[in-house]
Amino acid sequence: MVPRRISDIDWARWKATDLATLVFVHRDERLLLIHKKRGLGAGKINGPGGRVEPGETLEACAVREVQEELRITPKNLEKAGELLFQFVDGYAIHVHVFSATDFEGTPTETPEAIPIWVDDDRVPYEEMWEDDRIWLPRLIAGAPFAGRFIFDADVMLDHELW
Ligand code: 8OG
Repeated sequence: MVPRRISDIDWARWKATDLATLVFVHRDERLLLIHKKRGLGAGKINGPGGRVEPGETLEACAVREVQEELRITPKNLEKAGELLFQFVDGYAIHVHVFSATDFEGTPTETPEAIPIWVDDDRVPYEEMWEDDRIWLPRLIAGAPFAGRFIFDADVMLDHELW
């Protein structure tokens, strides 16, 4: 059966196809975002991040992806939340979200991303994944979160956040 609702899935047995990270540098009431040029979600605004490589820890993946996409090294990384995405085509991705209060280097455009600073109260949700408006305010407020989402391509069909 193709899942369309959160209740269609046995989450205790759910397995992700891929494990990924997402990093939000949050400093002076501003967030460092990217205009993503390639990969899942190309064309959207997001935080830097990507899929975990074999043998890599989540933190190491988070640091590597920010270095690759923006040529900076995030500092004081902290776990912020966890997101489980099931797509109706069968693909599933488990995303570990981190926040960082500082970084070394200068955010620079790369083949993967263009850096963008936005004020906390002017996050461009209409250019982001549909679910981000549900949990990113919690990250900005420093509150932990976990969520499950069902997507048909980039349309969110159902969600649950706690
Ligand atoms: O390797 P690649 O860049 O394609 O990995 C996908 C990235 O996209 C990874 O950092 C996780 C992130 N991502 C999703 N779904 C969503 C979503 O709904 N919202 C946000 N903000 N990021 C997402 O895979």
